[in-house]
Amino acid sequence: MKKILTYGTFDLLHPGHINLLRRAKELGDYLIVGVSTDDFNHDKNKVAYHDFDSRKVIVESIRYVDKVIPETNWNQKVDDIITYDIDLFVMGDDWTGKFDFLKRYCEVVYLPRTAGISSSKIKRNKL
Ligand code: C2G
Repeated sequence: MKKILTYGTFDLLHPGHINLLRRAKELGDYLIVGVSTDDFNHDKNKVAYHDFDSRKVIVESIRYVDKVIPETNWNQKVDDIITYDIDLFVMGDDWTGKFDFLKRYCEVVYLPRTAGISSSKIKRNKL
């Protein structure tokens, strides 16, 4: 069974997130998603509309996602890859190169982002 790992805030879920998760799952059999906690979002200088518990239950409901774990810091990826016996690490290509150090532990793939949509754009577009 090919196990895939990715991370993100996944606030105000939109097709860009879904496209990423769908393509990640298509590369293997079991997809684990590390959802950033509210405290870690603070470290990422991100303020999510939905709190962690809400974002967790939303991501867990996505058909491509098999397991959600909390992402609490920048330094847990190697431990997670070992703990969950990960074969492939996937991120959007806005992160290209940033996680190449993980190539010692598993394959690393950066997938093209979906253009024209982001959680911050949704927040900016007042109804
Ligand atoms: N994404 C995408 N297309 C978009 C928006 C996002 O492909 N239009 C992808 C991002 O590249 C990322 C994932 O969806 O792989 C989640 O995006 P965010 O919730 O913005 O996650 P981010 O803040 O990039 O957190 O340790 C890694 C970080 O937690 C990543």
